[in-house]
Amino acid sequence: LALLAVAAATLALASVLWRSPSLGPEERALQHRVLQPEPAGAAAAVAQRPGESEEERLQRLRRPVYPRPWLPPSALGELGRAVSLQLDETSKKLQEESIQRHQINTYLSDRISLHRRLPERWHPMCKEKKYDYENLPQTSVVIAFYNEAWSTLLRTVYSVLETSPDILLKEVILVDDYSDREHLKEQLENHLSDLPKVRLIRANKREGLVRARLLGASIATGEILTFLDCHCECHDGWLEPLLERIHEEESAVVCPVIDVIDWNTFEYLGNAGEPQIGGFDWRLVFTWHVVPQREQKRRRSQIDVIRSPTMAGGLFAVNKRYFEYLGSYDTGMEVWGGENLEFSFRIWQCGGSLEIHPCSHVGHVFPKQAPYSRNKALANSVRAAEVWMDEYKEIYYHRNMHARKEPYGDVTERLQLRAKLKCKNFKWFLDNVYPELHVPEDRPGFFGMLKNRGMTDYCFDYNPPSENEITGSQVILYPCHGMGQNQFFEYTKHNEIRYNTRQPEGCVAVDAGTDHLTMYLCSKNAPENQKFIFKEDGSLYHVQSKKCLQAEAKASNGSPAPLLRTCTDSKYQQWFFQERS
Ligand code: UD2
Ligand code: MN
Repeated sequence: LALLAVAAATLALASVLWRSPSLGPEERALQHRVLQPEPAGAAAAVAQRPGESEEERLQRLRRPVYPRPWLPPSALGELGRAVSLQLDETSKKLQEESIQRHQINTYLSDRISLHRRLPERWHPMCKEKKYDYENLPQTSVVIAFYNEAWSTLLRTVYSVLETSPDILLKEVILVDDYSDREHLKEQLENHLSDLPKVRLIRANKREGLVRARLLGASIATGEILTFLDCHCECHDGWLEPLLERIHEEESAVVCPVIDVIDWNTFEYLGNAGEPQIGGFDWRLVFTWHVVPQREQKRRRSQIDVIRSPTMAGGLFAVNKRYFEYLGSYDTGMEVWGGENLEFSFRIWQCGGSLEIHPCSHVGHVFPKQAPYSRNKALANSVRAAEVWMDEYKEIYYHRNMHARKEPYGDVTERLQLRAKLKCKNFKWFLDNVYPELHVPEDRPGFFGMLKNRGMTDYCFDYNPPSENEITGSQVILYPCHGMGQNQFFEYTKHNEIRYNTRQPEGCVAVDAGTDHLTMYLCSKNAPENQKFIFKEDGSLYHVQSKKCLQAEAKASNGSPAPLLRTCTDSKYQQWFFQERS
C-alpha cells in the first residue's frame, strides 16, 4: 500500500504524454488484442492457421512490433562494424565537441542508421530454442534517460521495437529525467508519436535513475518489467529468454549478457563465448568475473541461466509483482550508483535469484567517462551497506575513509522491509552466493596504512597498472594521504601482505634475486615468496630470502621504497599499521 501511495504521488507530479499510434488495420487488430488480452482469444490468434507450416507460424509469432527497414550491407556501421570517418578540420572539431558533450562519439553515431543490424553473437544453440509464445507473459520496457543524445536514444527505441515480438511487448515507456536539451522536447514528442506502443513520461524535477525508473514502472501495464539504459541495441531474440525464465520462476530476476558497443567507433564487441558474471570488491565497486566451477557444475547446458552474485544494474527483467514485493528500489538513492549492488543483495538475501541468460544479448555504449556528476554514488553505496551488510560494512568503511563520514539519510524503512521479508543475513550471502570473494580478516592493528618508524610520513603505496589489472608493478613508499585506496594493506594470519581494496586481490611478493616488492595475485596457499613474518619488534621478515624490509629513500626507480636488506635493529626496519590518520 505504501508503495502504491508513493507511486501515485510521484505520478501526479509528472506529465504523461501518450500518443495513439497510427496503425494499419492488421496492426490495429493486433494492438487491440494486446491491450485486452483474453487467454482464449490470444490462444486462437497464435494457433496454427490453415495451410500454415509450423515454421511459418513461428515466424508470424516472432514478428516484431516494427519491421526493420532494409539497409545495404555496406551501410555505415551495419552489422555492428567499426566506423571511422574521414573528416576535414571543421568536421573533426564537431566530432570532438560531441565527445566532450556526451562522452560518446555522437557525431559518428548520428551518421549510423537508427535501424542497423547487429552481428550474430550468441551461442549457436540459442538459435535452435523454441518458445511457447502462447503462454509467455508480456513486458513493459522501461527506459529512463537524462540528456541523452538523439541518435543513441532513438536507436535504443527502434532496436527494441525491431527485435521484440509484437505479442510479447506491451509497451515501451521512456522516462525523461528532467533533461534540459532542446532535442528532447517537442522534437522527440513529434518523432515518437508515429511509433507504435511507445509512451513518453517526464519527471518535473531531476529524480535520478532510481526514481525515474520507478516512475516508468508505476504506469507500466505489462506483467514483466524490463529495464534498459538509453544507449542500447538489442540482439535478435534477446527478449524471449528473459520472459521464459521468469515465466518458469517468478522470483528470478534475469539480466541479458551486456555486450560492449565502442563509444568511439560504435563497433559491436559481443561474443558468443561464456559470459561473465557480476561481483564486487570491498570498495563496493562492481566487478566482472568468470563463471566459477561450482556454477558450471550446477548448469545442465551451455544455454542454461548463470547465477550471478550481482548485476551491473541497467539491464534486467523482473516480474512486476515480485519487484513490488521485494520493495522495488530504495527511493532514497539519488542520481547514479549503488542501486545495483543494493538490489542484488536484496534479491538474494530475500529469497530470489539473480541470473544472466546466455541467449539474451544486449549491446550497451560504455561512455569514455562519466558524462554527468555522480557525486551521490557514495551515499547510495553507504545506504546499501547500512541496510544489507551487517558487520561486514566495517570492511567497506576500512577501505573507504569517506564512506564512514558520508551523510546517508534515513534507512529505517528499508530496515523494516528487510525484517518484514525475513531476509537472510550478509554472511549467508557471502557463504552461499559469493564464496569466491575473499573476506578480509581486518584484525585490529593489522590493516590500514603501513608505516615506517624511520620515515614516518611515508606509507606503503601501490599504483596498479590499470583499473582492470593489479599485478606487475612495484610497491613504493609515498607520502601518507590517509584516504585508504592505494595505501590500504592488510597483514593476514597466513603471513601475507594483502592489497585488498580491489578484486582480484594482490599479494606483495619478491621475485627471486631482486630486492624490491612486486605485486602478484593472491593464491589459496600463499607461495613462499609471498610470506612475511611480522615480528613483535616491528620487523617484516621475508621468509624465503631471510631478509627484512627496510625503508629506503631511493630505490632503483628513484622513489622511496621498502627494499630487502640484511636484518638489523634500525628503526627503518620497524613497521606498524595505522587504521586512520
Ligand atoms: C551502470 C548501469 C546503470 C546503473 C549504474 C549504477 C549498465 C549497463 N549500466 O552505469 O544502469 O545501474 O551502473 O547506478 O548496467 N539516468 C537518469 N537520471 C540520472 C542519471 C541517469 O535517468 O540522474 C539514466 C541514464 O540516462 C541511463 C541510465 O539512467 O539511461 C543509467 O545511467 P548511465 O548510463 O549513466 O549509467 P552506466 O551505464 O554508466
Ligand atoms: Mn549506461
